[in-house]
Amino acid sequence: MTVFVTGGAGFIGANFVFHMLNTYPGYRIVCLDKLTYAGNLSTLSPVMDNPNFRFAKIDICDREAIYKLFEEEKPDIVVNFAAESHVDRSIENPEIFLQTNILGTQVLMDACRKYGIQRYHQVSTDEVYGDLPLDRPDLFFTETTPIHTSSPYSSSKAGADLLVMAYNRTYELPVTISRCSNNYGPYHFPEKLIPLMIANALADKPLPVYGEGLNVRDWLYVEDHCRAIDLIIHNGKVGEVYNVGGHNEMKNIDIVKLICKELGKPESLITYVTDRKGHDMRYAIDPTKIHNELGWLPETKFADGIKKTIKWYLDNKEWWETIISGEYQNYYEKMYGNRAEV
Ligand code: NAD
Ligand code: TDX
Repeated sequence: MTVFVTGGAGFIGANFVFHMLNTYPGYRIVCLDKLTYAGNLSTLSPVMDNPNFRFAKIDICDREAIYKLFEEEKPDIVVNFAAESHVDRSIENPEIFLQTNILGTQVLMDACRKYGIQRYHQVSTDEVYGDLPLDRPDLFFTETTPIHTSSPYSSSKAGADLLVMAYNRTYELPVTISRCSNNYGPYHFPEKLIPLMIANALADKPLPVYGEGLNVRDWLYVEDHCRAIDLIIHNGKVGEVYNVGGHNEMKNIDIVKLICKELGKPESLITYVTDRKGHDMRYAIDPTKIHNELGWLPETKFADGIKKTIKWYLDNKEWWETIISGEYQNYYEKMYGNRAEV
């Protein structure tokens, strides 16, 4: 069995590569990644010499290169993690989001049609459902919740999802889609809430909380997401969408306070800054379908997962310090330099 993992040098993709190589010693895992600012080859160094692993530096929008790799490797399964993934960047520059997230998905599916495939899996997000109001804790996203996006990022992911379903209906491409809530864990790029707050707190820098910090996210440990995708590609029904989430809703401000507590840092580091434009209020996944059909349940409780994650960032300073000492500084200045305190 040969599995293509696109975006495997990023946060979730790399964790998925490790999960697959550990779980299926007989599988060949081929990672395709363009190595954008978010892709990090050093993350994959523990598996680079594994004979069952190959890395190929490829842009999923590059049709010729993608077709060539399909011809060489003849994959049985393609799992598409490759994407521009940061909402704030999509607000600054939407175009690359449409290119990679929609057109890149099209190129991959065209290759699947041309060369044949057992399964094409699209890694999507709960953000395609828009947001839920804070005063209706009884509401959750199910697989039939209408698509209703807020940001250029979520719109590009929703566009891709629609295209994936169209390729299933029109060309009978054997597809599945997973829509997961916010992940956290090792190798999370330090522009995202949890690793950014850990890195800033360790440096005694301000912790920039958008708006009042009351927005709610539904956090899932990254390995639980990887196990869900593993189950879907092997046992999920073709043409189906599966929501993935662990009923772990938390306000941003509570996450930031928890990080301060775990690191022994004062809450006075917290700085309330101008809100994100179009900021979604609450995400909450109903995971009943994947539980009932595939027996999936999250294994890591947030209280344990956040401790493990903080320990990982403390034990692997070189990984993220290398990132934040480079081009990231320009990004930080651009995104946070002009963000007024409120
Ligand atoms: P990430 O930004 O950490 O990694 C993305 C990876 O894709 C990087 O390695 C990057 O180099 C690569 N990439 C970007 N453009 C590419 C292109 N044109 N061709 C090839 N490779 C390219 O993102 P992540 O957080 O690991 O997210 C992975 C996927 O999961 C995304 O599709 C995202 O939408 C989805 N998702 C993420 C979360 C989350 O909480 N992080 C939750 C739900 C869904
Ligand atoms: O500096 C910050 N301050 C802050 O208050 C940052 C970076 C974020 N936030 C807030 C915005 C969100 O309400 O924290 C929350 C989480 O923000 P992000 O880490 O940027 O994640 P989010 O926007 O929720 O999107 C994530 O989950 C869904 C991923 O980045 C997406 O790729 C995924 O689809």
